[in-house]
Amino acid sequence: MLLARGCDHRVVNSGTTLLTNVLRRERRSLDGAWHVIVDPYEMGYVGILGERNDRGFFRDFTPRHPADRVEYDFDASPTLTVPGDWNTQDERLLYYEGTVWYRRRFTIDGGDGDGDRAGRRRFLNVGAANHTSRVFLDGEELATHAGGFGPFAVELTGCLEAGEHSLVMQVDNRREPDRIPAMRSDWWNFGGLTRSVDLIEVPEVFLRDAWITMAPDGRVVGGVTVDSPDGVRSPAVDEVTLRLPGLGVETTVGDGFELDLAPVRWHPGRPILHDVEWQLGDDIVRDEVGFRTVATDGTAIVVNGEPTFLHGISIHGEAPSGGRRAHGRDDATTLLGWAQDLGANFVRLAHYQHDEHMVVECDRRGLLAWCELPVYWGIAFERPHVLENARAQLDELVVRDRSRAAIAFWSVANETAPSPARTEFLASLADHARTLDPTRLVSAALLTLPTTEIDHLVDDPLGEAVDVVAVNQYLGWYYGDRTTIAEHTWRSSFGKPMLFTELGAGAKAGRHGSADEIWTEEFQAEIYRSQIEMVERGRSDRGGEIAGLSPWILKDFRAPVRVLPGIQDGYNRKGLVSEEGDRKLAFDVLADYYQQLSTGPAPAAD
Ligand code: GCB
Repeated sequence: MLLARGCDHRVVNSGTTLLTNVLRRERRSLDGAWHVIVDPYEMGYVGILGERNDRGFFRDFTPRHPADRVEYDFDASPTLTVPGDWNTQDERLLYYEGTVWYRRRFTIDGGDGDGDRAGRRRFLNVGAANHTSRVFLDGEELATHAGGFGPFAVELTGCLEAGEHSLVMQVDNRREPDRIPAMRSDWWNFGGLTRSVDLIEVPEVFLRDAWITMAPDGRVVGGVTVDSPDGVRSPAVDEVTLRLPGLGVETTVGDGFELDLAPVRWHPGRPILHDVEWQLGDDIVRDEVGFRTVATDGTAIVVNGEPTFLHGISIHGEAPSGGRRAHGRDDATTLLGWAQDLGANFVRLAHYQHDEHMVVECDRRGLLAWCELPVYWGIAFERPHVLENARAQLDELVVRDRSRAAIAFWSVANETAPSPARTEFLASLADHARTLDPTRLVSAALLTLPTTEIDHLVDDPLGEAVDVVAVNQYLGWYYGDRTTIAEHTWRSSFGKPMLFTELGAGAKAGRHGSADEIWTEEFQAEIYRSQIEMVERGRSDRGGEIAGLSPWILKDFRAPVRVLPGIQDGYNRKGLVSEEGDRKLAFDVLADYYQQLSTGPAPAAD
């Protein structure tokens, strides 16, 4: 059999597992400089006859003798910093799509606190590797993972004798028709080990997953999964203890549990978090968790029993400056700080799973969040392995973050053209999301097509399968007359809350002129004013159906499809701030509106 080019993304996740609470465990960081080999012709894995090349780069041979027939040398090759995309670390890689081999050596010393010790297990945890990757330890292939934004782990127990080890990762960001995302997206295809890589040591029997949250009816619910050398299982009776010291709770819990508690609630703008401790033998995980209810009532979104209008902003996972992939806490605090400066109570984390620090910071800052799968434009809905991969990416999205009070929505897609195959595919993902987490709302951002209508009826059949009808609309930008935006009305066939998950217009920061001249800040600001007027008229608490908005977008972001010289230059210019954070006029227009919406104190704590 001839091998596929690069990493075979049709092999869905072999040799990987999913650990949660990674940020809350002791980690040995493997971040920093990794040696890399750029391999556009795939010589590192595939031999010239299409066979697996047993002398491939993954063997990490170091030529030591002049006669050694080795035509690569990681030690002599350049380095890239992990976490980080490769595109912005080396200008030759800005547009590169293909394979890069990463190599990092690390030492396990034989001392007491180290070595491959009896009674301990070790995992490699990869925060994200875009898109498909293979993991090799000391020349042995251990795992393949498909999906560029979700975390995955590989067990290394038994492989880490005292001494030096070679960890090699093949990371391949090529676009393929049957990957998720597929051939086209309006964001940069940042390749590489874009989030942290860690070694994690745990006891032989450990808490593989432990989560807790509040269901829409106010019950505190959650689940625990135990991992032992014999496999993954539910906890035995009395095996796992859950403590919430501030609430006087100490109890044993099982695989799915329910507690009768009345904690002081987390609320947007009032982010109260409670200490939580999980214990399984000597495996202890500590977390800080908020409790709130999120539900719908007709066309309203209801948080802690209060109809709550969501005034938000969409955010890409791109850093506050430098046009690189965002990662870590600092990027999260700057981006979310800007959202708070706007007065937002809600963020749409588009269009893929963001760094875990983003949702942790949303919890700390009291921002409701929408989290999304990269099921976006042109997905091969008819192909079974694509669905299988979408489900695996959904597992990663939901399971990592089920304890985060901030998260109100799981979104299974963005702008997918209606067809029976697509609706079946996405409805099955919506069901899967509800199975993984029955406590949150499920949605998908729907496409609206150019129209001359003033009165809009959203009747995409996917509306049946979701809890909230999310609509992307670009009145006044891609279509429609700017001066009549305020007159438009919006309804759906479903009697559910409607969110404008996108609206907006492009402007180049610093470009000024009249409100009739596109790309000026004045034009963009005017579109915002008109859209706000339309939203205000159609609010669900005023007889309409609109329950919120998250305009597109916080910051200008890189996109290869944005080619207009002098204006776009490789950036989507719909940001409220430039790619370096300079505020445009529309930022103040939206901030003034959100200021008026902050209608006083949050409901009394109960
Ligand atoms: C959309 C997409 C988003 C694009 C945006 C635009 O509808 O969902 O990814 O970036 O429009 O700017 O056209």
